[in-house]
This record gives sequence, structure tokens and C-alpha cells, in this order.
Amino acid sequence: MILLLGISWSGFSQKDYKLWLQYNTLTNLDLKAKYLSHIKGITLLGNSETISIAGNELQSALEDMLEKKITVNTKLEVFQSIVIGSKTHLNAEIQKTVESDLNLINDEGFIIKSIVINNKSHIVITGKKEVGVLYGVYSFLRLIQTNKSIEKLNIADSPKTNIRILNHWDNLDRTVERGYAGFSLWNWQKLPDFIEQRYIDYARANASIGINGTVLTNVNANALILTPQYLEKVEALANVFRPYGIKVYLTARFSAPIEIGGLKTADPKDADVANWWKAKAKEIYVRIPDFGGFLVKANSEGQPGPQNYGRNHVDGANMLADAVAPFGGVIMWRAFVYSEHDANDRAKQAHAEFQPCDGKFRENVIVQVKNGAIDFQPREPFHPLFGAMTKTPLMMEFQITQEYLGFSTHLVFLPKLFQEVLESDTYQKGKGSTVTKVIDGSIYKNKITGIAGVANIGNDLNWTGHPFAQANWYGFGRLAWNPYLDSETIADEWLRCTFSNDKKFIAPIKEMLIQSREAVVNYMTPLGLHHIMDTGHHYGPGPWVSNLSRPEWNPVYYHKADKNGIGFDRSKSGTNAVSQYAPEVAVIFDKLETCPEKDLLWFHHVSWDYKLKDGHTLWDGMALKYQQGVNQVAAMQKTWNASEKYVDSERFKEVQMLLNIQYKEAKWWRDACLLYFQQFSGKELPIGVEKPS
Ligand code: GCW
Repeated sequence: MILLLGISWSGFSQKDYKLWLQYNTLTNLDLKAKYLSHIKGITLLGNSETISIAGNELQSALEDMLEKKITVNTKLEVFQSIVIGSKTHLNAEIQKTVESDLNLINDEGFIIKSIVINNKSHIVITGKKEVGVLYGVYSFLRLIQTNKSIEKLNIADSPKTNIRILNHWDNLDRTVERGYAGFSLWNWQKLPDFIEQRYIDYARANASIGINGTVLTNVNANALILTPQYLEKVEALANVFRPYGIKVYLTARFSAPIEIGGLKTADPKDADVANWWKAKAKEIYVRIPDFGGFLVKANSEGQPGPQNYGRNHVDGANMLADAVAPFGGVIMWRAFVYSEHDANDRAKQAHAEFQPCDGKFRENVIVQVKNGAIDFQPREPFHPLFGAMTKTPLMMEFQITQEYLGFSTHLVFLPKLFQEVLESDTYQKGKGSTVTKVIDGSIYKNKITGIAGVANIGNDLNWTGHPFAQANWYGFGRLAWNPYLDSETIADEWLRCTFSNDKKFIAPIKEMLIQSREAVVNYMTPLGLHHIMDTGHHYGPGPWVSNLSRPEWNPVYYHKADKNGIGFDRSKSGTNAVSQYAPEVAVIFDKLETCPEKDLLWFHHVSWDYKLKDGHTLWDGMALKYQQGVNQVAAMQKTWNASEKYVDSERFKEVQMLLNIQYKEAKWWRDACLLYFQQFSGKELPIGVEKPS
């Protein structure tokens, strides 16, 4: 039994805490011998904090995996050493071997290369900057963690986006909005003097996947974070994260000048307000010279913003942008807006408000757009703003925390969802204008690019509540680095680093991960249904009328089931939301016959007797999808149970119990939704669908 944080926690697995940085001892002896023949020691060039972190990580990970003492030198003395150091610290001979490779990478990129110096072979890990070396070290370790060859290495890799950032929706009282993994990691009460080991482990984990920014606070912001009392705590965290290449950002409450500044207004056109923000920015940068900037939720769900003063998003964002610009800061201005005054179709509002602002933002503003136009549903078509703003950089906002996907109870591998969105073709600049190409800046040549993920991390012993939710943090980071990666590769890597390299484990569990996303769509919201989760908390089914006043918070607003059919008509004859897409895409979504069935009820109100492509009526097809989701979870349970011998007993049991709950709840979803919708369809359940017990 281990005592941690004053809680006695029998069954707590250290492995859970170590995430994908397990560095398990290699069991394949041949492979181990091969690795050892290339790794006789480490040569550390340079003496910065980042380089010593990289050196320590490399040494201890190699010692764990290879069960051998690995010595660290500061000169190239031993053969077969792993040489690590940034470009400027390499000696002339080594520099020559990587000179041309260095032209292939950007400032955060790295080179891993097998080289020969004086007839002696080495592996050099370098980059233009030291953070690149750190990323290179993690990438090299991943080769060993995943049992890949380290012969004749010649890797040049760079991140494809500039801002790869976690958004913590953490409040100052340590509650976490939509957080299901305990309380906030940030112990504000003990900061700045008490630095928890967790902060360092958090930074390590993020650096290992290339995350380079963190917004510490909730977008539903509290102005107090900007007071000196809190800023000294933020500074302490920034100091911990800096050597790991991670910048700190904060959320800016738009009304802060009133709340903590004593001004009468927060009008962005008021000179005193603008000056207050300028002074505030300066105060922050004095403490934190590499402070990243602000993330802002304005005029959305009751948050204050420029519209309170008759101004618009551009006025608000530019005023803040001017305050941070002298210090190199950015403003990430969220496009998640909708108002009860225009409840005709919430899906249209962000595009309607933001598209006309294109080209009007300052250069250091990036508009942060959720992946879909409603809100982090199990499936949404891509947000119509992607590709629609040609002169404004847009960054992606994914939600890693599973607000609408069964919290941290359900196993859902999100990289599959992320990949689907990223690969969607916006057609905004012709065929092939994928969302990825919009956010990596390749289509419109944007100066700033980025991907944000709403974190699923809390102070739970396993960080994310569900051991498999760690894969979503990992996968987010990997995709932020390279949005072209496919989710199978990510699943494969994560499983090998986190559990085992045994093929008999990897093959079925990888399949389970890949299937898990479609399973949740099937048992929650098949065929384009959306936002039918129970009101407020969003856990479990709740397609029925809620008691909330705002129409667009009511699930019936989204499914519109009646005796004629079900679904939200966003076609030309409906709300015409389809027109916000490029014409090539709009025409496909607009027509019932061409609209992909996975998005059918998102765009159309469809009769219960409508014939789906497989010949089933809509009602039967929908019922069968709900049943299929349940069956898929049953299959996941079976797969997991068969993997017992490959997994430590703590994690095995945790996941087993969670899958049991998921199975129960998949049936709950099926029964609740089908019984509810049956009142409208008036039809029997088809053969193959279990009757509710
Ligand atoms: O998904 C919704 C959530 C809110 C959240 C909001 C947002 C931070 O239900 O809890 O508030 O989105 O993204 O701003």
C-alpha cells in the first residue's frame, strides 16, 4: 500500500503515473544486444538546463531499458556514443556531418543521425536550439521503446505548427471545468515556494510529445489570476516549465480592468482601458520574459467582451494584441460564440460573426476555432470557418477531456476523431484544401499556426482518470507536432510505450482503440445526431425536453424528432447552414442523396421510412446502430479480458471495471434513446436489437 497526498490508495499502480514514459526493460535479448552494440555511452555537449534534462532522461531511460550502466562524458571519448548538443555546441567534425541536415529543420526541429568520426561510429542528436535536442532525445528513446532499429539513422523532423498548447479549464479554487481526473494540478495555495514533483513530471510528459505551451486557467476566466499575488505563482510555474520548452499563457477576463483595475469600463476603445492592459502586459513580461500571451473567451455564454460596449471581436482582440506585441506575445481569440438572441441555428453563429472580420485582426492574433460548429460532439462535420478566413490565422481547438464522450469512464481513442476532422477537405482553395493544411498554414501562408487541446489532466494518481485517456493526451501532442500522422501509428506507439511490445497484445488492443471512437458514436449519437446528452453535465442520454430557458441548450432543439422524422434541417430549404461551406462541400451536404450518412441528421430532417444505403429504413438503421455500439463495447470487454497476461494487474483491473461500466452505459444510451424516439416513430424495434430490460 502506498501513501500519497494523505490518501491511502491500495492498488495504485506506479505504472499508471508514469504514462508513456515507462521505459520498460527490453525482454527481447537479441534486440537488447543490438541496441547495446550502438550505445556505449552518452556525450553531452553544452551545459544548459535543457541539455542536462535531456542527458538525464537519456541516461536513466537507457539504463532502465537496457539494464546497463551508461556513462555520461562531456567529450567525445568513447566509441558508439550518443552525442547530444545543439548546433553551436557540436565540434567542427560533427558539425560537418549534419550541416546540410540542419537546413531541413526549423528552430524546434531535430536531427538524429548515425555518423562516423575517425572510423568510429556514433549517433548524434542535435538541433538549432536546445529544445530541439530535447525533442530529439525523446524521439530517439521512442525508437527503442517501440523496438525500432537504430542502425543507419537519418532523421530530420520539425513540428508543423508553432503553438502546440494545452488549455486547462482550471479554476483558482482548483476545480476543473469539465475535468474528470480530480482537481487542478496547480496548487495555488502552496505556490510559489512549494514546487510539486508533479509540475516537473507534467513538463517532461509534455516535452516528450512536443507540447510547447500551456494555458493555466479556465477560459471562463477569473481576473484575480492577473493580480501580483497570483502572477508570482504563475512565474514560479513558468520557471519550472521553461527548460522543457513550454511557455505559459493565461486567460484574460475582458472585464479585468474593472474588476481588479478599478476602472469604470472595459471598453476596448477607451484609452485608459488600453493603457491598463499595456501596463499589465509589461508587469507580466517583467516577471516572465517568454510569457506566451492570452487566450480569450469573449461574449460567449455570459462572458464579458467588447460587444458589451458596442464594439466587436476585432476591437477587443486588437486592443489586447497591441498590449502584448512589444514583447512578442500572441492573442488566441476564441470563435466559440453563440447567443440566445439568434437561436435559429447555433451552428451558424461563429461563421456569421467571424468570417466578416477576416483580414482585420493584428498580426499577433490567431482565432481559435473548435473542430465543429456546435460543441465537441462524438461526431461533427468540420467547422465551416476552416478555410473560410484567408487572411487570418486559425488554430484548432480540440477537446481532450471527454465532456460529451462519457467523461473519464468511457474508453474512446480520440486521435481517430481528430484525424477525421484534420483530413476533411474544405475545398476553400480547391480540392485538397484540408483542415490540416489550413491550420499548418500551408494554404494561406500564415505566420502563426497552432493546435490547442482542452486538457483532460487532473491530480488523479493516473493523471487522466481513465488509464486509456492518457492515450488522448499523448495523441493530441503527437498530432499537434504533426497533424498528418495517422491514428493507427499513434495507437501503436502509445501502446508499446505504455504497456508492451508483444504483438499478441498490440494487434487486438490497437484494433480496440481504433474501433472505440465509432462505438461511442453508435451508442450515443449515430447518423449525425448531436447534443442529446443529459442537460448541464452532459453525461448519459437526455434527448428529452430539459428545463433550461435557452432553446439551444435543449436537446430537442438539436434532434427535432416528430412523427414525420428526425434531424436538423440545415439544407438550403432549412437554416441554410450548408451555405457556409465551399460550394463543392455545400452541395454534397445539402442533398439528402449525397450527404454522408454519418452526418445525415446533422443536415437533414429525415422521415422514419427513409431508405438508407443498406436498405434499412431510417428507424431500423438507427436502432441497429445503437445496438452495434453496444456490441462493440462487448467486443472491447472481450478483447481486454483476453489481454490479462500482458498487463500489470492494477491497470488490468481498472480498465476492466471501467469497460464494465461502459457496457452498462452503452445499453442505457441505446434503451433511453430508442424508447424516447419510439414515441415519435411509432415503430417496433427491428430484429437484432435487444429490447430494453
Ligand atoms: O463545451 C462548452 C462547455 C463549457 C465551456 C464552453 C467553452 C469553458 O459546456 O463548460 O466553458 O463549452 O468552450 O467555452
